[in-house]
Amino acid sequence: MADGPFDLTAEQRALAELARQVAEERVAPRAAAIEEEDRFPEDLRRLFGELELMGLGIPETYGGGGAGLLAVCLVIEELARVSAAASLIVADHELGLLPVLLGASEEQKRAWLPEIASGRRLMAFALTEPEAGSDAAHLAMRAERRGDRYVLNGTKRFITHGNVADSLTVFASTDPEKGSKGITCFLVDRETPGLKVTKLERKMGLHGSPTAELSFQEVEVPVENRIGEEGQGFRIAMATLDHSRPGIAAQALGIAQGALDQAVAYARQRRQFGRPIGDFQAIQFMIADMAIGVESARYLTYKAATVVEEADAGRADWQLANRFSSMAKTYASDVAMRVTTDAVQIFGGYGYVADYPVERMMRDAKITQIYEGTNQIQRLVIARSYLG
Ligand code: COS
Repeated sequence: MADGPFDLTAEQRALAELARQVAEERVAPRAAAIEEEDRFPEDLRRLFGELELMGLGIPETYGGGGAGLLAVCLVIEELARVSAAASLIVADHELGLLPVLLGASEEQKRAWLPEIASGRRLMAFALTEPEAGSDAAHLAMRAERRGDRYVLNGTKRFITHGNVADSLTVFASTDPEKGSKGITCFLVDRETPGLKVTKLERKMGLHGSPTAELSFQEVEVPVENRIGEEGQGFRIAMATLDHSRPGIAAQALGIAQGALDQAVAYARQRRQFGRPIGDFQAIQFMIADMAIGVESARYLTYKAATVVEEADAGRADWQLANRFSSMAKTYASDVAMRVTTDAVQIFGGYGYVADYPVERMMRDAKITQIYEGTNQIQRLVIARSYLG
Protein backbone atom coordinates (compact mmCIF):
# COMPACT_ATOMS: atom_id res chain seq x y z
CA MET A 1 0.00 0.00 0.00
CA ALA A 2 1.26 3.47 -0.79
CA ASP A 3 2.65 5.25 2.29
CA GLY A 4 2.14 8.70 0.85
CA PRO A 5 -0.89 10.14 -0.90
CA PHE A 6 -2.30 7.92 -3.57
CA ASP A 7 -5.80 8.16 -4.84
CA LEU A 8 -7.20 5.18 -2.94
CA THR A 9 -10.80 5.18 -1.76
CA ALA A 10 -11.57 4.66 1.92
CA GLU A 11 -12.76 1.13 1.08
CA GLN A 12 -9.56 0.28 -0.80
CA ARG A 13 -7.43 1.63 2.04
CA ALA A 14 -9.42 -0.35 4.63
CA LEU A 15 -9.02 -3.55 2.61
CA ALA A 16 -5.27 -3.01 2.24
CA GLU A 17 -5.01 -2.40 5.98
CA LEU A 18 -6.98 -5.55 6.74
CA ALA A 19 -4.73 -7.53 4.37
CA ARG A 20 -1.62 -6.07 6.00
CA GLN A 21 -2.86 -7.07 9.44
CA VAL A 22 -3.70 -10.59 8.25
CA ALA A 23 -0.32 -10.82 6.53
CA GLU A 24 1.60 -9.74 9.61
CA GLU A 25 -0.40 -11.63 12.22
CA ARG A 26 -1.51 -14.79 10.44
CA VAL A 27 0.74 -15.31 7.41
CA ALA A 28 4.22 -14.01 8.34
CA PRO A 29 4.58 -16.38 11.32
CA ARG A 30 3.81 -19.26 8.94
CA ALA A 31 5.92 -18.16 5.94
CA ALA A 32 9.09 -20.08 6.81
CA ALA A 33 7.12 -23.25 7.60
CA ILE A 34 5.12 -23.03 4.35
CA GLU A 35 8.47 -22.82 2.54
CA GLU A 36 10.00 -25.67 4.53
CA GLU A 37 7.03 -28.07 4.37
CA ASP A 38 6.20 -27.20 0.76
CA ARG A 39 2.54 -28.05 1.38
CA PHE A 40 -0.50 -26.05 0.25
CA PRO A 41 -1.71 -24.07 3.31
CA GLU A 42 -5.38 -25.13 3.33
CA ASP A 43 -5.93 -23.19 6.56
CA LEU A 44 -4.96 -19.91 4.86
CA ARG A 45 -7.25 -20.65 1.95
CA ARG A 46 -10.10 -21.10 4.46
CA LEU A 47 -9.07 -17.98 6.38
CA PHE A 48 -9.00 -15.84 3.22
CA GLY A 49 -12.45 -17.20 2.36
CA GLU A 50 -13.83 -16.34 5.81
CA LEU A 51 -12.38 -12.83 5.55
CA GLU A 52 -14.08 -12.45 2.14
CA LEU A 53 -10.78 -11.88 0.34
CA MET A 54 -11.44 -14.53 -2.33
CA GLY A 55 -14.24 -12.81 -4.22
CA LEU A 56 -13.32 -9.15 -3.94
CA GLY A 57 -13.30 -8.60 -7.70
CA ILE A 58 -16.67 -10.32 -8.23
CA PRO A 59 -19.74 -8.02 -8.37
CA GLU A 60 -22.01 -8.08 -5.33
CA THR A 61 -24.93 -9.40 -7.42
CA TYR A 62 -23.01 -12.68 -7.68
CA GLY A 63 -22.02 -12.83 -4.01
CA GLY A 64 -18.68 -11.06 -4.36
CA GLY A 65 -17.25 -7.98 -2.70
CA GLY A 66 -17.65 -5.73 -5.74
CA ALA A 67 -14.45 -3.96 -4.73
CA GLY A 68 -12.74 -3.94 -8.13
CA LEU A 69 -9.35 -4.97 -9.48
CA LEU A 70 -7.26 -2.37 -7.64
CA ALA A 71 -8.58 -3.70 -4.31
CA VAL A 72 -7.67 -7.24 -5.36
CA CYS A 73 -4.16 -5.98 -6.23
CA LEU A 74 -3.77 -4.23 -2.87
CA VAL A 75 -4.61 -7.45 -1.05
CA ILE A 76 -2.23 -9.53 -3.18
CA GLU A 77 0.54 -6.96 -2.61
CA GLU A 78 0.17 -7.04 1.17
CA LEU A 79 0.14 -10.84 1.33
CA ALA A 80 3.12 -11.13 -1.04
CA ARG A 81 5.13 -8.81 1.18
CA VAL A 82 5.42 -11.68 3.65
CA SER A 83 4.67 -14.79 1.53
CA ALA A 84 4.42 -15.01 -2.23
CA ALA A 85 2.91 -18.49 -1.94
CA ALA A 86 0.09 -17.18 0.29
CA SER A 87 -0.60 -14.30 -2.10
CA LEU A 88 -0.95 -16.80 -4.93
CA ILE A 89 -3.97 -18.35 -3.19
CA VAL A 90 -5.84 -15.12 -3.96
CA ALA A 91 -4.12 -14.35 -7.29
CA ASP A 92 -4.53 -17.79 -8.86
CA HIS A 93 -8.14 -18.11 -7.71
CA GLU A 94 -8.75 -14.77 -9.42
CA LEU A 95 -7.03 -16.04 -12.60
CA GLY A 96 -9.16 -19.19 -12.60
CA LEU A 97 -12.45 -17.38 -12.05
CA LEU A 98 -11.93 -14.56 -14.54
CA PRO A 99 -13.00 -16.64 -17.59
CA VAL A 100 -16.35 -17.15 -15.82
CA LEU A 101 -16.69 -13.48 -15.01
CA LEU A 102 -15.71 -12.39 -18.53
CA GLY A 103 -17.18 -15.12 -20.70
CA ALA A 104 -20.00 -17.01 -18.96
CA SER A 105 -23.74 -16.50 -19.46
CA GLU A 106 -25.86 -14.75 -16.84
CA GLU A 107 -27.32 -18.12 -15.82
CA GLN A 108 -23.88 -19.71 -15.40
CA LYS A 109 -22.62 -16.74 -13.38
CA ARG A 110 -25.59 -16.95 -11.03
CA ALA A 111 -25.05 -20.67 -10.63
CA TRP A 112 -21.28 -20.69 -10.11
CA LEU A 113 -20.02 -17.35 -8.85
CA PRO A 114 -21.49 -17.27 -5.29
CA GLU A 115 -19.59 -20.44 -4.35
CA ILE A 116 -16.46 -19.19 -6.10
CA ALA A 117 -16.70 -15.77 -4.43
CA SER A 118 -16.93 -17.35 -0.99
CA GLY A 119 -13.72 -19.29 -1.64
CA ARG A 120 -15.53 -22.59 -1.05
CA ARG A 121 -14.90 -23.50 -4.67
CA LEU A 122 -11.19 -22.87 -5.32
CA MET A 123 -10.45 -22.11 -8.96
CA ALA A 124 -7.44 -22.77 -11.19
CA PHE A 125 -6.66 -21.83 -14.80
CA ALA A 126 -5.60 -24.51 -17.29
CA LEU A 127 -4.28 -23.05 -20.54
CA THR A 128 -0.60 -24.06 -20.75
CA GLU A 129 0.46 -27.38 -22.26
CA PRO A 130 3.81 -29.12 -22.73
CA GLU A 131 4.07 -27.70 -26.27
CA ALA A 132 1.99 -24.54 -25.82
CA GLY A 133 3.51 -21.97 -23.46
CA SER A 134 4.13 -18.55 -24.99
CA ASP A 135 2.36 -19.77 -28.13
CA ALA A 136 -0.88 -20.20 -26.23
CA ALA A 137 -3.02 -20.63 -29.36
CA HIS A 138 -1.19 -23.81 -30.33
CA LEU A 139 -3.21 -26.13 -28.09
CA ALA A 140 -3.06 -29.89 -28.59
CA MET A 141 -5.89 -30.61 -26.14
CA ARG A 142 -9.04 -31.58 -28.01
CA ALA A 143 -12.67 -31.18 -26.99
CA GLU A 144 -15.04 -33.19 -29.12
CA ARG A 145 -18.79 -32.70 -28.94
CA ARG A 146 -20.75 -35.92 -28.42
CA GLY A 147 -24.45 -35.21 -27.91
CA ASP A 148 -24.99 -33.15 -24.78
CA ARG A 149 -21.34 -33.39 -23.67
CA TYR A 150 -17.84 -32.56 -24.73
CA VAL A 151 -15.07 -35.11 -24.35
CA LEU A 152 -11.65 -33.67 -23.47
CA ASN A 153 -8.34 -35.38 -24.22
CA GLY A 154 -4.85 -33.98 -23.68
CA THR A 155 -2.33 -32.73 -21.14
CA LYS A 156 -2.06 -29.46 -19.24
CA ARG A 157 1.25 -28.47 -17.65
CA PHE A 158 2.42 -25.97 -15.01
CA ILE A 159 -1.09 -25.60 -13.63
CA THR A 160 -0.90 -23.63 -10.40
CA HIS A 161 -3.06 -25.37 -7.74
CA GLY A 162 -4.12 -27.92 -10.37
CA ASN A 163 -4.15 -30.63 -7.69
CA VAL A 164 -5.96 -28.67 -4.96
CA ALA A 165 -8.48 -26.54 -6.86
CA ASP A 166 -12.11 -27.64 -6.88
CA SER A 167 -12.73 -26.51 -10.46
CA LEU A 168 -10.64 -25.38 -13.40
CA THR A 169 -11.26 -23.21 -16.40
CA VAL A 170 -9.83 -25.34 -19.19
CA PHE A 171 -9.02 -24.34 -22.76
CA ALA A 172 -9.19 -26.90 -25.55
CA SER A 173 -9.48 -26.95 -29.30
CA THR A 174 -12.89 -27.81 -30.70
CA ASP A 175 -11.69 -27.12 -34.26
CA PRO A 176 -7.93 -27.50 -34.77
CA GLU A 177 -8.05 -26.16 -38.33
CA LYS A 178 -9.21 -22.79 -37.08
CA GLY A 179 -6.19 -22.21 -34.80
CA SER A 180 -6.88 -19.56 -32.16
CA LYS A 181 -10.47 -19.27 -33.45
CA GLY A 182 -11.08 -22.96 -32.76
CA ILE A 183 -10.38 -22.77 -29.02
CA THR A 184 -13.19 -23.17 -26.47
CA CYS A 185 -13.30 -22.67 -22.72
CA PHE A 186 -14.90 -25.06 -20.20
CA LEU A 187 -15.53 -25.20 -16.48
CA VAL A 188 -14.31 -28.61 -15.32
CA ASP A 189 -14.59 -30.10 -11.83
CA ARG A 190 -11.31 -31.58 -10.68
CA GLU A 191 -13.02 -34.76 -9.52
CA THR A 192 -14.33 -35.54 -13.02
CA PRO A 193 -13.45 -39.13 -14.02
CA GLY A 194 -10.48 -39.28 -16.40
CA LEU A 195 -8.80 -36.17 -14.98
CA LYS A 196 -5.60 -37.16 -13.20
CA VAL A 197 -2.68 -35.37 -11.59
CA THR A 198 0.33 -36.96 -13.32
CA LYS A 199 3.11 -34.86 -11.80
CA LEU A 200 3.82 -32.25 -9.15
CA GLU A 201 6.72 -29.99 -10.10
CA ARG A 202 9.76 -29.49 -7.88
CA LYS A 203 10.26 -25.77 -8.21
CA MET A 204 13.01 -23.23 -7.51
CA GLY A 205 10.60 -21.18 -5.41
CA LEU A 206 6.95 -20.66 -4.49
CA HIS A 207 7.11 -23.67 -2.22
CA GLY A 208 3.72 -24.37 -0.68
CA SER A 209 2.00 -23.42 -3.92
CA PRO A 210 1.72 -26.68 -5.85
CA THR A 211 2.10 -26.77 -9.63
CA ALA A 212 0.57 -29.78 -11.35
CA GLU A 213 0.61 -31.59 -14.63
CA LEU A 214 -2.88 -32.82 -15.47
CA SER A 215 -3.84 -35.60 -17.83
CA PHE A 216 -7.31 -35.59 -19.41
CA GLN A 217 -8.44 -38.92 -20.80
CA GLU A 218 -11.99 -39.05 -22.12
CA VAL A 219 -13.04 -36.39 -19.60
CA GLU A 220 -16.75 -35.74 -20.10
CA VAL A 221 -17.98 -32.19 -19.59
CA PRO A 222 -21.67 -31.27 -19.94
CA VAL A 223 -22.50 -28.71 -22.63
CA GLU A 224 -23.83 -26.41 -19.87
CA ASN A 225 -20.22 -26.07 -18.66
CA ARG A 226 -19.00 -24.53 -21.90
CA ILE A 227 -18.06 -20.90 -21.26
CA GLY A 228 -18.97 -18.71 -24.21
CA GLU A 229 -19.47 -20.09 -27.68
CA GLU A 230 -17.22 -22.56 -29.48
CA GLY A 231 -14.20 -20.66 -30.81
CA GLN A 232 -14.37 -17.83 -28.25
CA GLY A 233 -11.91 -19.46 -25.86
CA PHE A 234 -8.74 -17.70 -26.99
CA ARG A 235 -10.31 -14.28 -26.71
CA ILE A 236 -11.56 -15.19 -23.23
CA ALA A 237 -8.06 -16.39 -22.26
CA MET A 238 -6.42 -13.20 -23.52
CA ALA A 239 -8.98 -10.95 -21.82
CA THR A 240 -8.46 -12.96 -18.63
CA LEU A 241 -4.71 -12.33 -18.78
CA ASP A 242 -5.30 -8.60 -19.34
CA HIS A 243 -7.24 -8.65 -16.05
CA SER A 244 -4.92 -10.95 -14.11
CA ARG A 245 -1.50 -9.53 -14.99
CA PRO A 246 -1.92 -6.48 -12.72
CA GLY A 247 -2.34 -9.04 -9.91
CA ILE A 248 1.04 -10.56 -10.77
CA ALA A 249 2.50 -7.05 -10.90
CA ALA A 250 1.07 -6.56 -7.39
CA GLN A 251 2.56 -9.84 -6.24
CA ALA A 252 5.98 -8.82 -7.61
CA LEU A 253 5.58 -5.42 -5.97
CA GLY A 254 4.77 -7.04 -2.63
CA ILE A 255 7.80 -9.34 -2.84
CA ALA A 256 10.02 -6.34 -3.68
CA GLN A 257 8.57 -4.27 -0.83
CA GLY A 258 9.12 -7.17 1.58
CA ALA A 259 12.77 -7.50 0.49
CA LEU A 260 13.31 -3.74 0.78
CA ASP A 261 11.83 -3.76 4.32
CA GLN A 262 14.17 -6.60 5.28
CA ALA A 263 17.21 -4.89 3.75
CA VAL A 264 16.52 -1.59 5.52
CA ALA A 265 16.07 -3.29 8.89
CA TYR A 266 19.26 -5.30 8.39
CA ALA A 267 21.30 -2.28 7.23
CA ARG A 268 20.32 -0.46 10.42
CA GLN A 269 21.21 -3.31 12.73
CA ARG A 270 24.19 -5.10 11.13
CA ARG A 271 27.49 -3.59 12.30
CA GLN A 272 30.81 -3.80 10.47
CA PHE A 273 33.91 -1.63 10.86
CA GLY A 274 32.36 -0.34 14.08
CA ARG A 275 29.11 1.03 12.63
CA PRO A 276 25.82 -0.05 11.07
CA ILE A 277 26.37 -0.95 7.41
CA GLY A 278 23.59 1.54 6.53
CA ASP A 279 26.13 4.28 7.36
CA PHE A 280 28.09 3.34 4.25
CA GLN A 281 27.28 4.98 0.95
CA ALA A 282 27.71 1.67 -0.91
CA ILE A 283 24.67 0.34 0.98
CA GLN A 284 22.77 3.65 0.98
CA PHE A 285 22.84 3.90 -2.81
CA MET A 286 21.60 0.34 -3.17
CA ILE A 287 18.71 1.04 -0.77
CA ALA A 288 17.87 4.25 -2.67
CA ASP A 289 17.75 2.45 -6.03
CA MET A 290 15.66 -0.37 -4.56
CA ALA A 291 13.17 2.15 -3.15
CA ILE A 292 12.93 4.05 -6.46
CA GLY A 293 12.13 0.76 -8.21
CA VAL A 294 9.50 -0.25 -5.66
CA GLU A 295 7.69 3.09 -5.72
CA SER A 296 7.72 3.26 -9.55
CA ALA A 297 6.40 -0.29 -9.76
CA ARG A 298 3.66 0.63 -7.29
CA TYR A 299 2.42 3.54 -9.35
CA LEU A 300 2.45 1.58 -12.62
CA THR A 301 0.68 -1.38 -10.99
CA TYR A 302 -2.08 0.75 -9.47
CA LYS A 303 -2.45 2.62 -12.75
CA ALA A 304 -2.75 -0.65 -14.71
CA ALA A 305 -5.44 -1.94 -12.34
CA THR A 306 -7.29 1.37 -12.65
CA VAL A 307 -7.10 1.35 -16.46
CA VAL A 308 -8.50 -2.21 -16.54
CA GLU A 309 -11.35 -1.11 -14.24
CA GLU A 310 -11.99 1.85 -16.54
CA ALA A 311 -12.05 -0.42 -19.60
CA ASP A 312 -14.56 -2.72 -17.85
CA ALA A 313 -16.76 0.31 -17.15
CA GLY A 314 -16.55 1.30 -20.83
CA ARG A 315 -14.53 4.45 -20.12
CA ALA A 316 -11.26 3.23 -21.69
CA ASP A 317 -10.65 0.87 -24.58
CA TRP A 318 -9.35 -2.65 -23.95
CA GLN A 319 -6.16 -2.06 -25.99
CA LEU A 320 -5.11 0.45 -23.34
CA ALA A 321 -5.89 -2.05 -20.58
CA ASN A 322 -3.91 -4.68 -22.47
CA ARG A 323 -0.92 -2.33 -22.79
CA PHE A 324 -0.81 -1.15 -19.17
CA SER A 325 -1.44 -4.60 -17.81
CA SER A 326 1.62 -5.95 -19.66
CA MET A 327 3.70 -2.89 -18.74
CA ALA A 328 2.97 -3.24 -15.03
CA LYS A 329 3.61 -7.00 -15.00
CA THR A 330 6.92 -6.59 -16.82
CA TYR A 331 8.18 -3.62 -14.86
CA ALA A 332 7.17 -4.81 -11.41
CA SER A 333 8.57 -8.30 -11.93
CA ASP A 334 11.88 -6.96 -13.25
CA VAL A 335 12.03 -4.65 -10.22
CA ALA A 336 11.25 -7.57 -7.90
CA MET A 337 14.10 -9.62 -9.35
CA ARG A 338 16.57 -6.75 -9.03
CA VAL A 339 15.45 -5.63 -5.57
CA THR A 340 15.45 -9.14 -4.09
CA THR A 341 18.90 -9.82 -5.58
CA ASP A 342 20.19 -6.59 -4.04
CA ALA A 343 18.58 -7.49 -0.71
CA VAL A 344 20.51 -10.77 -0.70
CA GLN A 345 23.67 -8.78 -1.49
CA ILE A 346 23.09 -6.41 1.43
CA PHE A 347 22.66 -9.39 3.76
CA GLY A 348 25.97 -10.78 2.46
CA GLY A 349 26.61 -14.37 3.57
CA TYR A 350 23.46 -14.26 5.70
CA GLY A 351 21.47 -13.45 2.58
CA TYR A 352 22.50 -16.72 1.00
CA VAL A 353 21.24 -18.94 3.81
CA ALA A 354 17.69 -19.93 4.67
CA ASP A 355 17.79 -18.35 8.17
CA TYR A 356 16.63 -15.06 6.63
CA PRO A 357 13.72 -14.68 4.20
CA VAL A 358 15.53 -12.75 1.45
CA GLU A 359 16.87 -15.80 -0.40
CA ARG A 360 13.29 -17.16 -0.53
CA MET A 361 12.08 -13.81 -1.84
CA MET A 362 14.75 -13.85 -4.57
CA ARG A 363 13.69 -17.35 -5.68
CA ASP A 364 10.00 -16.39 -5.52
CA ALA A 365 10.59 -13.19 -7.51
CA LYS A 366 11.96 -15.14 -10.49
CA ILE A 367 8.65 -16.73 -11.40
CA THR A 368 6.94 -13.33 -11.72
CA GLN A 369 9.12 -12.65 -14.79
CA ILE A 370 7.95 -15.95 -16.29
CA TYR A 371 4.37 -16.87 -15.49
CA GLU A 372 1.15 -15.33 -16.85
CA GLY A 373 3.23 -14.65 -19.96
CA THR A 374 7.01 -14.22 -20.00
CA ASN A 375 8.31 -10.67 -19.93
CA GLN A 376 9.49 -11.19 -23.51
CA ILE A 377 5.86 -11.85 -24.54
CA GLN A 378 4.72 -8.80 -22.52
CA ARG A 379 7.21 -6.61 -24.42
CA LEU A 380 5.81 -8.02 -27.66
CA VAL A 381 2.27 -7.16 -26.52
CA ILE A 382 3.35 -3.62 -25.52
CA ALA A 383 5.22 -3.00 -28.79
CA ARG A 384 2.26 -4.31 -30.81
CA SER A 385 -0.05 -1.93 -28.95
CA TYR A 386 2.00 0.97 -30.34
CA LEU A 387 3.09 -0.38 -33.71
CA GLY A 388 0.11 -2.56 -34.62
N1 COS B 1 -8.10 -9.43 -25.66
C1 COS B 1 -9.02 -9.89 -26.53
N2 COS B 1 -8.68 -10.49 -27.70
C2 COS B 1 -7.36 -10.63 -27.96
C3 COS B 1 -6.36 -10.16 -27.10
C4 COS B 1 -6.78 -9.54 -25.90
N3 COS B 1 -5.88 -9.07 -25.04
N4 COS B 1 -5.16 -10.45 -27.62
C5 COS B 1 -5.38 -11.06 -28.77
N5 COS B 1 -6.71 -11.18 -28.98
C6 COS B 1 -7.38 -11.75 -30.16
C7 COS B 1 -6.83 -11.05 -31.39
O1 COS B 1 -7.58 -9.87 -31.66
C8 COS B 1 -6.99 -12.08 -32.47
O2 COS B 1 -8.32 -12.10 -32.96
P1 COS B 1 -8.65 -11.54 -34.43
O3 COS B 1 -7.85 -12.39 -35.37
O4 COS B 1 -10.12 -11.71 -34.53
O5 COS B 1 -8.19 -10.11 -34.43
C9 COS B 1 -6.78 -13.39 -31.73
O6 COS B 1 -6.99 -13.11 -30.34
C10 COS B 1 -5.38 -13.94 -31.93
O7 COS B 1 -4.49 -12.94 -31.51
P2 COS B 1 -2.98 -12.86 -32.00
O8 COS B 1 -2.93 -12.98 -33.51
O9 COS B 1 -2.37 -11.66 -31.39
O10 COS B 1 -2.38 -14.21 -31.39
P3 COS B 1 -0.90 -14.75 -31.34
O11 COS B 1 -0.96 -16.19 -31.59
O12 COS B 1 0.01 -13.88 -32.12
O13 COS B 1 -0.53 -14.66 -29.76
C11 COS B 1 0.17 -13.72 -27.71
C12 COS B 1 -0.67 -13.57 -28.97
C13 COS B 1 1.62 -14.11 -27.95
C14 COS B 1 0.11 -12.34 -27.08
C15 COS B 1 -0.51 -14.76 -26.77
O14 COS B 1 -0.36 -16.06 -27.29
C16 COS B 1 0.01 -14.73 -25.35
O15 COS B 1 -0.42 -13.89 -24.55
N6 COS B 1 0.92 -15.66 -24.99
C17 COS B 1 1.36 -15.82 -23.62
C18 COS B 1 0.44 -16.77 -22.96
C19 COS B 1 0.53 -16.73 -21.49
O16 COS B 1 0.47 -15.67 -20.89
N7 COS B 1 0.67 -17.89 -20.88
C20 COS B 1 0.68 -18.00 -19.48
C21 COS B 1 -0.50 -18.81 -19.11
S1 COS B 1 -1.10 -18.48 -17.53
S2 COS B 1 0.30 -18.96 -16.30
